[in-house]
Amino acid sequence: MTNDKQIALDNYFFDLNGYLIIKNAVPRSLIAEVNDFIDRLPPLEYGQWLGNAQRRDYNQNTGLEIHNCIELGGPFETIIDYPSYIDQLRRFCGEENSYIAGLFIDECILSVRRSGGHHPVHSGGYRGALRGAYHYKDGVFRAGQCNIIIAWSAIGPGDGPTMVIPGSHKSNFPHPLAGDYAKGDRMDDLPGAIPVYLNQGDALLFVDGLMHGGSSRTTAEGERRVTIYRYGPKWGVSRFGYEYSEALLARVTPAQRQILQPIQPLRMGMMP
Ligand SMILES: O=C(O)CCC(=O)C(=O)O
Repeated sequence: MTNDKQIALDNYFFDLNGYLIIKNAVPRSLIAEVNDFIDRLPPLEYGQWLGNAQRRDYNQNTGLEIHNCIELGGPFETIIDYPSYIDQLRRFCGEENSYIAGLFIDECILSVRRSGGHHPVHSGGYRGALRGAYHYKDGVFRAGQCNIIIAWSAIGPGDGPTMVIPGSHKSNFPHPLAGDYAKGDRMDDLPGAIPVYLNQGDALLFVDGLMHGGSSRTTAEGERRVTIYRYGPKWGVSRFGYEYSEALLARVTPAQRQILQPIQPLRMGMMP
């Protein structure tokens, strides 16, 4: 297939469903690096820092989640702008063809989930936050936040796959059976929700306004290992206030730095 046809196909299905699956998004060498890193992780309490990254599980059922994980270096930096998805992100949520084109990663998480874990359903077009909203108008995408979930372990039936409700980013009604996020209701049997099975190295790209969550992991052994990077327009801010360190900003490539700090601080005495 020509590149133009592939782009047209991606645009069509992203608009229709709110998500894309990118097969073999990252190579085996990166998969090995990330898994080796996770294997060597020290025990971390909730709130404990690991350099400039911090364990901060979304809730009691999500399992270990390390926020600001780009700060962990190596492969976590490499995937900031991996070629298999970065152009789609620029197109969908990077304000392309505007005076303020560019991306910013406002949240990045390493998530390791064991048996029993899950993430309740949330989002959807109905009364959705502008931050994650989906828009297409005048020939350009203007989505808010788009997420890339990369599977570092294979995620099949029972392994706690992310679930999505295709098309729900445009929904005008609340899902009548969605349950209560705050109560941790599980989305496993939610009508309309489908599991997204991923091989190691595949990625799920979706607009945050899509109804989604993580189904229950029932597999007894092993861990579901994913990273979740949230991209949005370059004028965004960090959701929880994490900052990228000067050391990180200094060592990444210029293109990556543009995504971590797209707008340079302009301080007293500096020239514009
Ligand atoms: O853990 C998952 O599969 C879903 C994660 C999720 O819903 C989120 O981070 O917004």
